[in-house]
Amino acid sequence: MSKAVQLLVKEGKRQAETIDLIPSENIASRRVQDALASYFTNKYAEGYPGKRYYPGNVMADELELYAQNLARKIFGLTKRWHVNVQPYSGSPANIAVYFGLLNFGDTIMGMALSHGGHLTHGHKVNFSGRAYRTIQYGVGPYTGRIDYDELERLAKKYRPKLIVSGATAYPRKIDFARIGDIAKNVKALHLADISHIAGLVVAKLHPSPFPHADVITTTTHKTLRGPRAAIILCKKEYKDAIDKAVFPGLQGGPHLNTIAAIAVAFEEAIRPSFRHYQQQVLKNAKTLARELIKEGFQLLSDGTDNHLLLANVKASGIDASWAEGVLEQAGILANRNTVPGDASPFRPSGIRMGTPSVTSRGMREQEMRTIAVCIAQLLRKHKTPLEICGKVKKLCKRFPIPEIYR
Ligand code: DSN
Repeated sequence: MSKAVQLLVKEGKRQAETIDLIPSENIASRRVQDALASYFTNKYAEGYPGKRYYPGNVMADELELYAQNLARKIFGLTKRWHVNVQPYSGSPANIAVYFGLLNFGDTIMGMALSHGGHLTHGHKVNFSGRAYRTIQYGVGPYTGRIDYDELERLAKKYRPKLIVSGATAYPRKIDFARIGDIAKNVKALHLADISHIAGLVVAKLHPSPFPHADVITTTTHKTLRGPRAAIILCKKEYKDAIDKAVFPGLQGGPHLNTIAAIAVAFEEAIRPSFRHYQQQVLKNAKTLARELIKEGFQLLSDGTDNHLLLANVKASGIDASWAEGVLEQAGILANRNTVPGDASPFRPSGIRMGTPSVTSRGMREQEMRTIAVCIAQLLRKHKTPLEICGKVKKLCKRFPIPEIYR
């Protein structure tokens, strides 16, 4: 067996024996993985359907149009919405929106990274914070919820050209309607980055951003459970600018194998079972939050409305980097994360957890209780990883990595 294949096999075993609570991770079905490994990986197709810079793209054209239509279908959209399925991932998708719709130096407003936003929402080390003037909003100091009044005040003061809604570490529902109104009032565009919650939006378990935003970006992995990639959905009037920004502005040939995998994932998302899955993701997150609170953990905003939760472990005298390491040694993955007030992303105070992956394995409320107890034993009751890892392995064995979703 070659070294590369050995590593593939080892990674499969690692995933099988690990409880993955990283909220941005999930388990793509075998069909999605097969599409990624399909013949489409061999093909170049720079351009868009009907206007390619390479021959041999009959199937590519059909595939791309099919994926666009499926995106409209899962989100319940009419042809008034254009879909670009070519972005390589979420960060390039957001950058393409700025590049297509703004001029360098324009002002954008987004949620601060330490409050749950994303690097591409205007963080100073990111391209978005270097090429544009950025204003950052955040959560209230006591509520842990987005301070919409402050967001409005900042928008009126700085008159941004674009306001980004959406987050990567925010456990509550986002009021897209309110942010859409604020954007309209200051004549800003509204970009909703729903990468984390897209699956919940599809399942109608989170209010839709579509009536309130001009452009929506989402990754297709995370709660959508597809391949590592992203799509941009925009009102028709922004189609040309967005398409040009993606190609030739930022990217070359689209990864057709990934677009095929997106189509497969969206076919899966149409099924009623996808909604049941998302319902269970929410139930599991609520249970995990409740059980962790019972075990003495302090959660941001005291709970969750979505698939993730954020524990401020520093508030209980626990170092988040140490906590991440101890959990990993026991076979539980949850990532250290900044919480409001943190100065450095390298030494944050929080641990972020989510339920998309464990729910894909079929775990339910009872297993969330078991996981919360394991976490508490490791982080608060000084049990060693060696004492807990047997329990973790047993749970993983009872809930193997699924091959397909029916
Ligand atoms: N890095 C992703 C996350 O973990 O949320 C967002 O891009």
